[in-house]
Amino acid sequence: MPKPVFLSGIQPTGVPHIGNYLGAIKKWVEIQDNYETFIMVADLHAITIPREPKEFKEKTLEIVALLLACGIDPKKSTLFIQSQIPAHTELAWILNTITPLGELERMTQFKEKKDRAGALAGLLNYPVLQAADILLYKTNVVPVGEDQFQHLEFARAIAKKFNSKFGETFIIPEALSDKITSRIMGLDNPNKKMSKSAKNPNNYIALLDSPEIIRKKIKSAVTDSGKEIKYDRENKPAIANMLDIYAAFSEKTFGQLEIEFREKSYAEFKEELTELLIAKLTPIQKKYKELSKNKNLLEKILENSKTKASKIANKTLLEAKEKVGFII
Ligand code: AQP
Repeated sequence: MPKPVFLSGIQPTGVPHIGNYLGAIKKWVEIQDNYETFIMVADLHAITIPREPKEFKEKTLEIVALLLACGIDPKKSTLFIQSQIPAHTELAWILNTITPLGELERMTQFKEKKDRAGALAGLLNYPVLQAADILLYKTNVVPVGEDQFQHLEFARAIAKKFNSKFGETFIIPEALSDKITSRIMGLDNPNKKMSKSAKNPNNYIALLDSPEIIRKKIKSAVTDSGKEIKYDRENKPAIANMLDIYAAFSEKTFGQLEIEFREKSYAEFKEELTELLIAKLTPIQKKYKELSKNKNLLEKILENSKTKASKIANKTLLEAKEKVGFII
């Protein structure tokens, strides 16, 4: 039986942080044995907010090397750059022509981000491109956090609409629920998610942060009132967030950690969290350094995945174009 198809992506908008790692990358690494896995560097999505071209290019290559360093295995997963597969934008255009404008205007992410980026059409149409990303690979499952749920619903609806208007073409994707998208919150504000593009670098621990930087950032992380190390999301959101991080990296339960840190202060807990992060990130950083020196290898991996992704995406696009009535 063929494996179910899984697709996810990451935008090259900064150095990925431990939130991206725990909420996405680490899970991708774990599931790549069981799914036909497509991991996309979503550079077309990234430009919905203006980028500086030179830095943007560097970040795109950096993220490829970093994903490999984290354990994405090119023998198991197709790790590709979205803009290298023109079928994404072509299918997005076709889907745009059956998308009611009102549906896009209602999207929470558009409403939230439009003030930051200006109300650009790309930001409005972003869910349509995302639907094309998913549908091109006949994807069975995509991981979704709360903020992406609306977009997946949209992709499902537009696929159904296309299928009923032009004939069966697309697989209707399902959400891969569960902990795959648990949210890591900002270290400077536990009520807002950790974010690569946060203005304050103390918001996140980037995967390439040095031990000194990690020490400094964890030291300055906000804590809650009281002094007990206890998992209480509502009343102790900062400690709960750090416990989330600790538990995910150590693979211990909150219960085990509460016992382990019963007699310890916030400062001691932070010190141990720091050492844990350094121990877990150092091997990734070492691997990243080796890989980023090996440009030939990176190019070869990208070339192979481009060939594979193009083949699949072009086949689906062709089916869709034939159904619409284009001369092929
Ligand atoms: N804080 C987070 N906790 C858990 N998972 C997270 N992800 C992002 N932030 C957290 C997951 O990482 C994957 C890649 O994210 P993305 O690059 O597509 O963009 P994003 O979700 O918008 O992430 P950022 O870091 O906040 O980037 P910017 O600041 O550029 O917008 C996704 O699977 C995401 O769920």
